[in-house]
Amino acid sequence: FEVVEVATQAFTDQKPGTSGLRKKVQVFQQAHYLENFVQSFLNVLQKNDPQLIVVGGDGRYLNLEAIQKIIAIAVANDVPQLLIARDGILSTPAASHWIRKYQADAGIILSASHNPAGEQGDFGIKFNGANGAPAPESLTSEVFEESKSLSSYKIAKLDNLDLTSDKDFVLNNTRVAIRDGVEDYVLYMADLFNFTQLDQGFKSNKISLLFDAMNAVTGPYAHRLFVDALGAPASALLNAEAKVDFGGGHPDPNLVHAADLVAAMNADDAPVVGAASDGDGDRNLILGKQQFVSPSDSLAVLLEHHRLLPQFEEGILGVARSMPTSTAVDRVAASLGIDCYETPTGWKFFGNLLDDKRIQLCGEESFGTGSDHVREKDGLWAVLAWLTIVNALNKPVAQIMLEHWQRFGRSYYCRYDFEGIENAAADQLMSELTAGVTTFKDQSFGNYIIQSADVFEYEDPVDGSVSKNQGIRIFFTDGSRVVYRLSGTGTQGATLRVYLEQYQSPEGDLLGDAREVTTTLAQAAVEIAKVSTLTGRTEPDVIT
Ligand code: VG1
Ligand code: CO
Repeated sequence: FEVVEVATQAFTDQKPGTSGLRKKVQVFQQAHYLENFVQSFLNVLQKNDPQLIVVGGDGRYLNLEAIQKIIAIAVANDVPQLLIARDGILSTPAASHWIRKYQADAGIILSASHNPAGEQGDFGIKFNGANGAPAPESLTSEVFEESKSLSSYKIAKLDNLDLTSDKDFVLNNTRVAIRDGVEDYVLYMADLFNFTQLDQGFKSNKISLLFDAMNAVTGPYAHRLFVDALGAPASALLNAEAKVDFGGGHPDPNLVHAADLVAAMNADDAPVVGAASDGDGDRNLILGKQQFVSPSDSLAVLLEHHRLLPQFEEGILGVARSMPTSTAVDRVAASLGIDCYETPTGWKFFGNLLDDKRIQLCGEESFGTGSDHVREKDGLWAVLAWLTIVNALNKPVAQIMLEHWQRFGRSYYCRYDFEGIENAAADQLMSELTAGVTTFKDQSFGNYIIQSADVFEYEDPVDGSVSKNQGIRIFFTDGSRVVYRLSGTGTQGATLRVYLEQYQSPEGDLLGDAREVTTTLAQAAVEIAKVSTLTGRTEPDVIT
């Protein structure tokens, strides 16, 4: 085969967001679009003489096509070794594990996570570093700069490789290994958890499970993990086949999009644990019978019971949460006397803290939970962690939650998303809020009086890098908090996220409905930000 250098025009819009470059499929189908971005990454990476790159994706439309192109570009650039997931199927946490296990220099993950897939849907590409974590901002900015001035890329004129079975190819100076991307991950989970105990738990009906893979990447993983390895019945899985269009659904594991699972968990014959994961397998939703566990609470409960997890039998060094995540975990950390870090939104900010052994557990309100076993959030790990805790405590999830709140109090929590806002309106809203932070103090909205407000800024304690403008925080005199930020993962217009948190001490009503309890705070929040005046919106599109 021939290797050619193709002259190309640089694109100006390849700036990665919270989690990689995400665009409509049609954008990625433009001639040279994907090639340019991959070449830009390799140009930046080549300074470190990379030996091995891991490639895989969430199985969505364009996944296989993109992988074939990446192989051809890597071969043309003389990357010595590629490890490619069989059938292109590699969840985000499994990719992180592969990078670490095989000491790869980088990973390329094809995914737009929970965004809808298919020809009219979204596609995405994300780079991870040698530690298995999403590339830090310094690296993604360098790739973006490179992409803006790129004038050519190299590509090998290859026939498509057969990715359907484990095989090895030698193509010029590149060795390509096609391997099952599920097996290693399942084996790793067997190392981290006590499968014998979980298996017994299933057999004795102490635990039972309904897991919704939402037609996305965790389907094949869930089969091997829950059914083959842990002996759960096949009926424990819903939508467990990975489809290119995710079955036309929106694989975002929350109360709105996982409606089938929620209905099943509200039924009288509901299993002990209900769970779901997203498009690329890094998010998780945890439910008990008639009990929703908010992601912020999930993190707090995992910390409360961390010693039941084999990984943390000997204790835990520290934890972290993203800034908009509720402060539930902070209270548990304080009771344990361990550090709790507050980072900007996005898993990349946990990487340094994990590497530096400052933390071993972390999470985000957006259904993300993980530990130091990989450098991505990990949906199935979180499900196994919950199963382990429920099995050990032998109590319904609802009781575990109640006992947690009786001890630590409860952060009633809701997030309002206003989607598809005009960019200009969203920018104006954020800049008015930013200007407002200095004047908000002592103003009252309904029963809420503002105590302080700021624009969140983060200085990484490990490398000293500073990330500015990471959202606006407003604190009220009664201990409630509102956070505003614009999404960095959308592909159409802007999405305004309004995060609401209202604390209830153990003496008060702990069993309220989070939406109802936060309604008046939500009214104050939209009033403060002048949401309806500036965006014309009166109601959010999604409440989670
Ligand atoms: C969202 C979430 C954020 C998460 C990110 C990637 O980002 O809020 O917490 O890390 O998605 O998750 P944003 O910028 O839209 O708020 V995933 O599962 O899409 O890789
Ligand atoms: Co995801």
